[in-house]
Amino acid sequence: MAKPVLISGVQPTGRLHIGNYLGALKNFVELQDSGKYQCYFFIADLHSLTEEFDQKEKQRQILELTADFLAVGLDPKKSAIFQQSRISAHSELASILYPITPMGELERMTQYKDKIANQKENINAGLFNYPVLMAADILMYGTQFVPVGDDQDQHLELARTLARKFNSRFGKTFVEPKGLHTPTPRVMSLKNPTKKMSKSQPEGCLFLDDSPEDISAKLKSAVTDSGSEIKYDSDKKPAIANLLEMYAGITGDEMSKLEKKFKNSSYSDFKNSLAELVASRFADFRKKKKSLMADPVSLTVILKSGSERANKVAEKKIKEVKEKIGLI
Ligand code: AQP
Repeated sequence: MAKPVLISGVQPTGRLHIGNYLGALKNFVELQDSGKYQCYFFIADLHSLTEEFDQKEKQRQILELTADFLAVGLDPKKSAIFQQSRISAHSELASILYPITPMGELERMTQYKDKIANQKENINAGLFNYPVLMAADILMYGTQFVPVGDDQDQHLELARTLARKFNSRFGKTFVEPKGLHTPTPRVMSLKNPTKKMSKSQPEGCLFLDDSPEDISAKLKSAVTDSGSEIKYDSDKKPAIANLLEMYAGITGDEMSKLEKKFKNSSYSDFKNSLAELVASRFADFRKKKKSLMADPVSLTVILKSGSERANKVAEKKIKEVKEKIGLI
């Protein structure tokens, strides 16, 4: 029997942070290495055009994210690693899904509301339509599972709704995808534990390729809560809870074990331990990323060949969809 299909994408909008890693990429690698799935991981470059960008910088960001994917452990021999814009069927399928997407569903999307509040000078239709293109990305491949952070849950629900609507009108065509979360589905900003860590707010991010000195400095200045005890309490101590979740996300330890370990530690001792943990966990990543970035031609070849692989599947699907709706 064919293995279930799994897909996820990341926008090339900057360096990966520990939220991207603990919420999504760590899971990508584990799921890939389990050998139980047909995996697709893509650079969501079309989605990233919804934010201000520079053409030259965009090209660099696409290759940088490819290097990030490989350095973190994604393997082009095991997974199709591809670039969204190289596969025109994604945009075509989005166009086909627009007319069955109620405006109201898009208007209530939290990410859309946050984005338009944060980038007032560039409120564009791409931001509004983002979840429809995301549904197309997912539905295209007969996807059963989508590993993502919990900020994507609403979008995933729309993909399920659109699959159901399309299937009931035109006959069984799409699979309804399910989300997969890690135990750390939402890492919060170092500067504000009520806001998610986000590439567009770099001051609150711990980046995977930060130097040990930067990691230490950022954690030292991360906000903490009142009191002095290292205790997991997401209501009363959201900042410490966030740092404890990062620690547990990396080691896999239970919270009770960490509370015991840091029972007699000050906030500052705990932050130092976390800084050492993060710096050593990503030492290999930093080295690999640097050497991968020194060879942009190989990165381009990997993206091209993964895109060719994905394109074969997408071309077949878009033909089926067009036949179903009477276009061909
Ligand atoms: N803080 C987070 N905690 C857990 N998971 C997260 N993800 C993002 N932020 C967190 C997950 O990472 C994957 C890739 O995200 P993305 O770059 O495609 O999208 P994003 O959510 O737009 O990323 P950022 O960093 O938050 O950027 P901006 O500033 O543009 O909003 C996704 O699976 C996402 O859930």
